[in-house]
Amino acid sequence: MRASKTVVSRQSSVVSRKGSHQAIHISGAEGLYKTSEINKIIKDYVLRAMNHPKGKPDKVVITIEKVNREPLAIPLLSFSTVHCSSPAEARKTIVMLLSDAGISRKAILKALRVVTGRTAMRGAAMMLSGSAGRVEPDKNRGIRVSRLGIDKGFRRSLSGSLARKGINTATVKEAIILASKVASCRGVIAELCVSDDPDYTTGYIASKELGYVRIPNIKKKGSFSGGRVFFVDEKADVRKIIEYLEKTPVVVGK
Ligand code: PML
Repeated sequence: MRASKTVVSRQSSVVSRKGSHQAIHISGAEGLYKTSEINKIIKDYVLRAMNHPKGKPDKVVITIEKVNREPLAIPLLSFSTVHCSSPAEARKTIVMLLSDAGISRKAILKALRVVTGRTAMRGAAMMLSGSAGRVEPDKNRGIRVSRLGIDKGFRRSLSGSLARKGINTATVKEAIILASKVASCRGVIAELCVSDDPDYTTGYIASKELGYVRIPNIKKKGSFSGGRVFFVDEKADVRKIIEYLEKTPVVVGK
């Protein structure tokens, strides 16, 4: 599901331009579902699109696509929350966790500029973990992680664990599923995410080793900046990583 709104004036989370009109991304969601679940999920997506803090969309596109490959089963990342009371404290935590994960200072600082910039990217940036080179083929489009779902039993148990912490929301669940797919990709070392939703100030760092680490107060309320950065090995096969993240169907359930 992709919900957007066309505006005339220049704004921060621009995804496309046509004359002076710009399509502002409002919300997006996707998953892998059984045919029998489609009706319910369409209703959920429409409700979500129409009730978003970023405003009312004037266009909601729902695409249903048959997946012809058997999805790969991947593990669910463990999750935790660190204490952070301000964006400055969050920044220190990010630098510390990503340094421990083996990301160079140069790459961390450049990634922080990506996720705090005035214009949030729709897709994710991909960055070499040492030299900080940007390797996604299209800097405007970025990388769009797609074809990901979760086994019903795992969803139930994830919902239960999140509910016990008071964070059982679609946003958190979808972010953990996406981070689990990204972390399961060979060549990806870590991910940094800041939501571009102005009302949502919790972000995360994720990796196979760290799990999914939630970082509250990663940005100031009201800020439209945000985005994702995937840090990849200097010698990684970027084409293979993109193929996996965008095209290979995976289901969390291992
Ligand atoms: C997004 O999809 O906008 C990012 C959501 C990050 C969720 C962080 C969390 O609360 O765990």
